[in-house]
Amino acid sequence: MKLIHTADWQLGAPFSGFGEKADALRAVRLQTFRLTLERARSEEVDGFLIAGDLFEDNQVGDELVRKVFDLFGAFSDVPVFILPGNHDPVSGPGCVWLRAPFNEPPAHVTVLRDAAAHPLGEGWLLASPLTQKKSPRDPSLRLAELARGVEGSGPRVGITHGSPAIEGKHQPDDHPIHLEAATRAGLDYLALGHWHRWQVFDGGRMVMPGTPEPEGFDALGAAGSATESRATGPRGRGALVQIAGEGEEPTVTPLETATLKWIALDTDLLDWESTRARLEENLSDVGVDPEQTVVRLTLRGTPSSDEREVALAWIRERLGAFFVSRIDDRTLPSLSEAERKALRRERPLVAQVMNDLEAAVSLVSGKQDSVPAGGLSLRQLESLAEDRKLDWREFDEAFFRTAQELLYRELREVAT
Ligand SMILES: [Mn+2]
Repeated sequence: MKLIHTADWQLGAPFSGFGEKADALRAVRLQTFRLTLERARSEEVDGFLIAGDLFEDNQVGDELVRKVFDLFGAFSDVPVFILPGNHDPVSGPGCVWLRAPFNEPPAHVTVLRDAAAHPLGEGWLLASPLTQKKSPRDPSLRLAELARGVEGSGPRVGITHGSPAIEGKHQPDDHPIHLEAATRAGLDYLALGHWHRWQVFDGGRMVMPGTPEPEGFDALGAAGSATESRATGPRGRGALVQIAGEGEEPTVTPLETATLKWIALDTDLLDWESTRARLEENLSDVGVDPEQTVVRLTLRGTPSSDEREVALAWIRERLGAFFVSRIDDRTLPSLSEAERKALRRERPLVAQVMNDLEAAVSLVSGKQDSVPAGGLSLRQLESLAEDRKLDWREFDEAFFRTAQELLYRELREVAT
């Protein structure tokens, strides 16, 4: 038996925060989906399994639903099995699986709307779909019942959606799944969906493939190392599953499905020339094709406003070649004496807060000598904290630096 197992496509995801690029990101997902169906065709699989959350939610627009439906129609030689997940549960008449066109799917597409057994290749597919967004019940429990009800030999494959019940790593009402659910239900393989990174459980019989297209940033370098640890597997995969026969150990091969890479760079703007050289090196890193990469660059440091402008102009242009780019400007300006004077004159209250925050940073880091003139004194800081029944020593430098950052950011927004 040969299968391709995917999950969590979340077609129609809003990608809020990406503005006009959100459409492009949604389009890539659909394209990846089509490519994966093509792969299923060339592998001549017995089943293309979608273990929940094919759609972002039950309110996705008719146009998208029709597009996906027609896509399945173009692959009539690929047997497809769709399980409703927590994003798109079989929750009532309005859900995507009970309205047109998925209420009447073609013969090669099975929507697993009920907990039931279906013939799959030479064996069986046992499905436990979700009917609600949250539940403390283990959805794999139904699989054991279903497995007892089927006859004959042939591999038994289960499919469901929820959280592997790892101690301290799941919410109790987020459809917890026993970590040896496949063995417990007597299954040869259990296809899961829900979490967005690749993870394998139960001696290789239970697989969470993760999202076929990433939706979050990985630090550059980390993406390539593809850690196989339980907590942080890679994103952008499906699973190619081969089962020689009932009771045989399945062979599970990761299928790299992702079209896009999502990388994050974090850089301190110290000296611009060396920073630029380092960025250039990182951005030209082999294996990163800008046209297929979503990049986020976080800029830190305390540049002068001129330095910051030069850096941002270069970065904007350099990142323009990427599919999508975001700049997260977390720099704090270093104000010249003249700028400080102007600030004190034009915005005395802001100047005072800025001074006090600088003083607080110096005080909590034990550098009383560098408290700026007119800034908060240790006495004042103590009595402020006392009034609020707080211990000022519990606030560290990072806390006040964050406050500074927020203030500068506000200032910058007001200024532009
Ligand atoms: Mn889910």
